[in-house]
Amino acid sequence: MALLPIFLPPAPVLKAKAKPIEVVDDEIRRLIDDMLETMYAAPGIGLAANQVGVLKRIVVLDIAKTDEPPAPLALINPEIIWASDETAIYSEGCLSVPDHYADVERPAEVKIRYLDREGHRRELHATGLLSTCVQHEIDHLEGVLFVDHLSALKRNMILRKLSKQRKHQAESAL
Ligand code: K1U
Ligand code: ZN
Repeated sequence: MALLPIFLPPAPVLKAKAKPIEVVDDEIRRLIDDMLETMYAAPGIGLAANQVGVLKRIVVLDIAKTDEPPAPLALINPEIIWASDETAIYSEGCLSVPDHYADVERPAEVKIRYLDREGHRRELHATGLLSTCVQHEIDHLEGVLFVDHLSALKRNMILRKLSKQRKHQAESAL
């Protein structure tokens, strides 16, 4: 297993659309394991392949609390097949936009179709944090970041602050 680098804006891979997986093989399962290791180490509750520089439609998630056993989930080619009219607002974060959080409104519940790590077709009805996280990660596969759901003013403020943070970090590493 390996820790993968997490890309930050303005990396073009974060704005690109990921491609569907044709065959779920050992190479895909290795990537899933590396993504889970990277997500747990970050730490985070989700990670999309775009964020580690790979344009494949793969997402990993684990929303288990620290006092609960791990509950890793890998979604290959996930598709939203139903979304509720009711919406929910959650203060979202992103490993590609570290240390910034903002309220995002999304459908409260979604049903998704995906392939599991054995290539079997599955469906999942997601509510609460799982619903928010699944939608956030599927957005990544479309090249969309949570800040793209905000006003241009809020988005640019966060992206400018992030760019300044990165410059300071690079300077202090010299
Ligand atoms: O996609 C990502 O970058 C992961 C992101 C997922 C997410 C969080 C909140 C709402 C929607 C999607 C994160 O995991 S950010 C970090 C985070 O939320 C967290 C980290 C440690 C413990 C608990 C939460
Ligand atoms: Zn994210």
